[in-house]
Amino acid sequence: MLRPQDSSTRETKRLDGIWSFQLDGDSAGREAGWFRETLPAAREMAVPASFNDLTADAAVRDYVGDIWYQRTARVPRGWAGQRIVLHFESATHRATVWVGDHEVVSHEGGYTPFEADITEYVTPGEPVRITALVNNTLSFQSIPPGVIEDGPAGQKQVYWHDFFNFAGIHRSVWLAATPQARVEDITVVTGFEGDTGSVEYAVQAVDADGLEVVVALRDAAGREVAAGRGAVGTLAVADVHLWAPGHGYLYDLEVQLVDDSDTVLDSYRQSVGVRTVEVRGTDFLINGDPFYFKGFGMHEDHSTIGKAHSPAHVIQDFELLEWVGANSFRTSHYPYSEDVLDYADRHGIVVIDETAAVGLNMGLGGGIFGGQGYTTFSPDTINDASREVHAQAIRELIARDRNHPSVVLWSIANEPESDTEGAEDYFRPLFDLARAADPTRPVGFVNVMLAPHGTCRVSQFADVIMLNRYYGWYVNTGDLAGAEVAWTEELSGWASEGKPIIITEYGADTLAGNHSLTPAPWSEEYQVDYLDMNHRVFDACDAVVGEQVWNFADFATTSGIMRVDGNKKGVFTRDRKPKAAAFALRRRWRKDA
Ligand code: BDP
Repeated sequence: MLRPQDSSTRETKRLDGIWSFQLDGDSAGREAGWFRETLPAAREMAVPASFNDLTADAAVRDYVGDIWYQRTARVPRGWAGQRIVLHFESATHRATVWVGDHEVVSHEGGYTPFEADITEYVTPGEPVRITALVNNTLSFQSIPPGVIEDGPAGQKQVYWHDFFNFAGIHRSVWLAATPQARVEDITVVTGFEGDTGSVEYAVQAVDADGLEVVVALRDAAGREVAAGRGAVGTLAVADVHLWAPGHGYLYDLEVQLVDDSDTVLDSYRQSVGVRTVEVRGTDFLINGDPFYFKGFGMHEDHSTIGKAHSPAHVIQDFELLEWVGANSFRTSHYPYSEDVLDYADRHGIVVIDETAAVGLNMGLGGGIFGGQGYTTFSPDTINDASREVHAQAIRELIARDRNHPSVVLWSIANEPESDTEGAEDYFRPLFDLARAADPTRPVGFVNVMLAPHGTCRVSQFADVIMLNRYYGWYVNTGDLAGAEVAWTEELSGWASEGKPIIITEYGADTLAGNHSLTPAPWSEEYQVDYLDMNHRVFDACDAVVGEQVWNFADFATTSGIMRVDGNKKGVFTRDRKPKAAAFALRRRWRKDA
């Protein structure tokens, strides 16, 4: 699936704005056929947005179940004779969509795109009713998982991840016109030898009998630097200009379908960054050079809009990343908007790209994030069916993001249970699947403190060790000297594995404006001291190839006695004001500043 695009043969129309919206707590709407007419008791809702924080109503904020979105849209009259597609960049966590009275697509998973060919249900120039039944319930068979438990006052959604279960239509919805004969998918793999780059491409075309694929690669100035014919091929790029961290140089690959008189029937443009990624010993190499990750685990999270994509917020976040001297981030804990990856491509920011498999760990219950008392991997909890949903999430992530040069590493889960036989059995095939889907990038998962070195049975499958550790926060709280000793010792164990280690989370909750002369947890000074201690530990360990602070900014979570208006481990507040730690990191990461 390719993202909708305007080209010489394609057109798009975004359906963002105000939609009709109705909660359906009894799940009555499907049976009653709400898609057949105007929603019976609709209010207005913004798209893209999480619906949760847009009303002054706790019942909406905490709502779990079926959610209806509807609008009419006029199909552009110039689209007659074209193939017409309805494309959702995401709907959290699942959706079924009708066009007029016709059910056209269902999709599971809240952070990857889906689309339907709706040509036969629409008439160019005429309006059409579009209805989406979104559902945000989490179960043991969803990614991320959750469970509905009986509480004293009725049913309640429980989940084991530490961010608020924002839901709705978080990204753009598109109508798109393509030719019938079309480019359906493109894969590029890049490399270089001396000054000559290579762009291996594979094009999947549909309804293209008798047509030929023609490709042209242009540099950033628009000059053609290579060309080819055929659905697969390798282009040689003389005097190649590499994509590199901090240097987001992109070529443009135009893929055309042409007939025998060279008439162009379809055209699609794919940006290409020529670079290589390799793990060698304990080094993480980009273009053959050792790379050290400096940055953050982030969240798509803002007040009002929740998890919605917003270009203004993306620009602001990337400006702050640059200001602080970050060169990378992890899309914790789900695939981000494609616009975010495009931005990272253009600016040379390195991305660890993660699935939404977070909270597959009943050991983390502990009263912090929710319930307890389940076995993580069992026929009644996270089981074979869950693994198939997880597998599909990995396939969809890789299918969507494999052409982004910024993405250098797949993270197939965050902090799952990993010290049991059940975990080993669950993850082995998922690693195989990720490698088969993308043989060009390393694959890893993020290890939790509950499975320290020597006990983890899943890291054997990973190319890179990714560790989340909170010495000095959740353990050795307030005791940075003790934390330093314990952390150094555990890390030296991991270093003996001979793989590169990225510290994907380390952080301390910090209430902006709270100060202390002595190292007191929750103060801005403690966060600075805590980071300094961690940096001493990392700097003493050669196998550490990266540090990503948890978190870039404060973010919303479910309520709990460990969270005060959300998680406060941000180096910036939720509205992106710097804490003292932001300046401290800037001093470490930007020697020039
Ligand atoms: C880790 C999780 C992350 C949490 C963080 C924390 O990976 O999602 O927000 O710890 O507790 O367990 O702040």
